[in-house]
Amino acid sequence: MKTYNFPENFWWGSAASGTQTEGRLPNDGKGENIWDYWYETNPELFFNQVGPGKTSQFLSKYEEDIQLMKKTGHNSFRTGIQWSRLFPKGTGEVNQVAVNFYNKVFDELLANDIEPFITLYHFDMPLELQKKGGWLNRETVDAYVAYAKTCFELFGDRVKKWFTHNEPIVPVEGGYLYQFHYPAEVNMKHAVQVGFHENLASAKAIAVYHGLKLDGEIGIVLNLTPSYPRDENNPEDLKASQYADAFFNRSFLDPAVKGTFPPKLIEVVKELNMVPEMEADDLDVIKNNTIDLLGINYYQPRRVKAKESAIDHTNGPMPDDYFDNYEMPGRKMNPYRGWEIYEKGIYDILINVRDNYGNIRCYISENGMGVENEERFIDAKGEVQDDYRIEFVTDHLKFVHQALEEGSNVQGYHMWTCMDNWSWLNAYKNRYGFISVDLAQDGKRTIKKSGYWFKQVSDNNGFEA
Ligand code: BGP
Repeated sequence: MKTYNFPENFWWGSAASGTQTEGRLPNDGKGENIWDYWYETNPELFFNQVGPGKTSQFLSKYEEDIQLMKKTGHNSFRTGIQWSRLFPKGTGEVNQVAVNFYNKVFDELLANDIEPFITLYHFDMPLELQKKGGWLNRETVDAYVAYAKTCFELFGDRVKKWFTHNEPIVPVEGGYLYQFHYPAEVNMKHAVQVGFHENLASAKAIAVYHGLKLDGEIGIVLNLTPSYPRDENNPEDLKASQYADAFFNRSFLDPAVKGTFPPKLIEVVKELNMVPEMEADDLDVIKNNTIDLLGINYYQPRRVKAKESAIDHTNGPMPDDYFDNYEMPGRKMNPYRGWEIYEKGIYDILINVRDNYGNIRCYISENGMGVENEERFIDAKGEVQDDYRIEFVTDHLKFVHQALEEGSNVQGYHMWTCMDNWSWLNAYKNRYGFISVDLAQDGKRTIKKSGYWFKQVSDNNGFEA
């Protein structure tokens, strides 16, 4: 047995997003975003055809939910403002019903000593803006900056931790390369432009935030997937892993922290003649407006090897032209999500941030385990006995602790997620929460074993294991 103590004021909590939790109420004034629209047009794409309207109903149940956060040891909680709720058309008139709702949520969190961490963009492009190209269109950058400014002005007196994006590489991958977000294109040129505009939008929002001189911090949340080469001593495998790292991690990590793009990425876009369209001072804006705080989402590593399979030219160039994925023999898997579980990855990320990114203040903003059919584990009291989740979190926290001992500037750990919630195309397939949500009983909430366990960890600011 060893005791793992964490620093005073360590952030214990969880993360969620607006689209995945809020749901809809009559007259809520929310406009459509790409998820509402995609579900209306293609419900068959969504697991069991469950759409975002039927989520965990945070909109009506937030007071109860905040009490449950307290019972599960939260001192902080990240969610997002839904852009299409605040601005139903993405620009123009603010929806006062939404302002009232977010005011109530932030006040209620603070009244319960839970600090709100707020994401501005979590995959939820307002439909009206998507119709004009979404992130492909430069006008979206301006619309986003105006939206961000409104959020800072409306809520910045109480919200002190802002995040410009959640996992900005995901709309690039999902929307423009691998077809799991709307508009589900396969178009590398578009992918590059979208990624550039997201980076630019982030830097511009940071500039506005800093200009307002509010007393808080602004950052970005990135899903960092360490790229491990099959064989570290094989230069071709190593090179493949450097490409994967440039595409999927450094494309946002470098501009966010250092204000520059990684050389490998620049080399590829030049070689492919896909340098994004930009205005004269864009690179300076990115250079001069970097983050205060980094959120790190970690679920799985990426393992790669030198390209051995034939390059598929059907849809033009793809990131996959530069590496092959590698299935490491004996890897530990979460079979429900199909993701490898590799706890040490969280430590490797933190050490990389310590050594190569100025040891910027950071925290684990998401980590978690989605499990299908959790009803199997419900006991006589109606509580999910999710020992596997406790084990998963413990094993990751041990590595966070080790990184702390070795000087990492990691400030907290947030679980994905609080209540079981709606996971995009996977809808309600895999459950991630500390608290279960019974869809058959109007979203009835029940704290899982892991939720009680997390309360103890938070109260003790550590654990023994
Ligand atoms: C992260 C996202 C979340 C959440 C989580 C779980 O990438 O930030 O929105 O959904 O992953 O993944 P999934 O929903 O794909 O199972």
